[in-house]
Amino acid sequence: MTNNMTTAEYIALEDRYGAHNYHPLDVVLTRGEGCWVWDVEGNKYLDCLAAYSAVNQGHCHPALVKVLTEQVCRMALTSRAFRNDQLGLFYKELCELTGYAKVLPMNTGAEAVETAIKAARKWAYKVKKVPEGQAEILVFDNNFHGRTTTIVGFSSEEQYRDGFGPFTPGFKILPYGDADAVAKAMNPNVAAVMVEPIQGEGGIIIPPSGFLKALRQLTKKHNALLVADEIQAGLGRTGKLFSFEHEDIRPDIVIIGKALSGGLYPVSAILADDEVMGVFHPGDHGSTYGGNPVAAAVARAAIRVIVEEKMVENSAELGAYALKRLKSIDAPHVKEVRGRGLWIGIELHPHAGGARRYCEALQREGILCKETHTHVIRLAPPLNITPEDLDWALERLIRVLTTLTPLEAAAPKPKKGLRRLLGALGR
Ligand code: IF1
Repeated sequence: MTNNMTTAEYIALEDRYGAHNYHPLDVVLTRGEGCWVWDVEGNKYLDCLAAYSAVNQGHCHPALVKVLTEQVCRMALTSRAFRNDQLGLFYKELCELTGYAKVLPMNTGAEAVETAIKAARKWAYKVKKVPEGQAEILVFDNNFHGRTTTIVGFSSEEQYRDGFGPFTPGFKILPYGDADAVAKAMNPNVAAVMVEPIQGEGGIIIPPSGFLKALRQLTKKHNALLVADEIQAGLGRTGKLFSFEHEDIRPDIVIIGKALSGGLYPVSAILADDEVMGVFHPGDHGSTYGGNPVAAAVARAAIRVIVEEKMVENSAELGAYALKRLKSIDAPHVKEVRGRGLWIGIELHPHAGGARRYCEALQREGILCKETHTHVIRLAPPLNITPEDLDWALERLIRVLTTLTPLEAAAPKPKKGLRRLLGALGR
């Protein structure tokens, strides 16, 4: 249903009636197909964010749309008080794909992270025999695991925590990439180490090589669980099914979400073997919508098309190609280009004036992407992007990076007094 309203009118409505907890680009989208999206004015853009990797399969993938609509018409929700004919098949197919013994389904990523925390703690008390109330979970600086009060409690980002305390105890934040710090923090009460194998929101940060292997060895040595948050990095984004495969390790708990439904529905889950999943008994944990027939049906289709359409391989191949091209560009305000698979971060020097200006310039060129951590332009198109579409995007990206003048080169630094005044005004 279209409403014949203008971009400005839609934005005014959101501003008037919605909570202002976001600052989106001024583009109002109405339709998507594969890598492409259209705004209400009829402009077409290549989507280089893919809903933070939830739309790895591309917008409105026909196979997913078909499964979802058929399932919605047949049966949408049973609750887990009864069984449904999709859930068992979803479990089986996901276990066969990933090599884990058991699945626990939830809806959003944050809920699956909470589920992993509960699993790790219960395992610590019931299996490892940590004294009641003493379990510790080690996490890392610059992490992003979601927005619940427990999760933001161990965020190192002041804004995510500010005003939301008091927080859940039992977490220790360590420097990301520092295996020695983890070794020092290990003690008999550690239930788990939870890590993003590549930090997404943190700026597409790839840890030093050997870090994940070291975490695996340390957790084994100290009888603690290794928990990998693959919500954003997983399901093909980095050119492997899971990003921990780049270091050939196998975590005890894997958290997935986002692309598990190809963007059609919130579906998340944790994967683990029997020793860990066995800690859950009827009544211990659950969710009204978790594992519902629509979620299970669409997730089955979402993982099937990742495999059938070779999206992991495409991500590896095209990602390596894009990274090579972007690394070779000559733009003095580009500090670093890094990435794995179709997940690339272009970090600008602070004098460039922030990545958002570049994202806005890219929008005018027909490319949608979103900055992260002020100075990083992140690229994460759907994984079934064609080489032609990728070249189209790279051409424009390289043009914007090489021609948009850095702020400070365009406008010389104001004198000290004026700078202080502008600072006080928050400009
Ligand atoms: C927003 C960020 C990306 C995640 C990892 C858990 C979750 C996320 C590694 C929670 C979610 C989302 C949240 C979304 C934007 C997006 C994001 F910028 F905020 F950090 F992708 F980079 N673990 N990331 O990346 O999953 O509960 O949201 O389903 O607007 O907050 P969720």
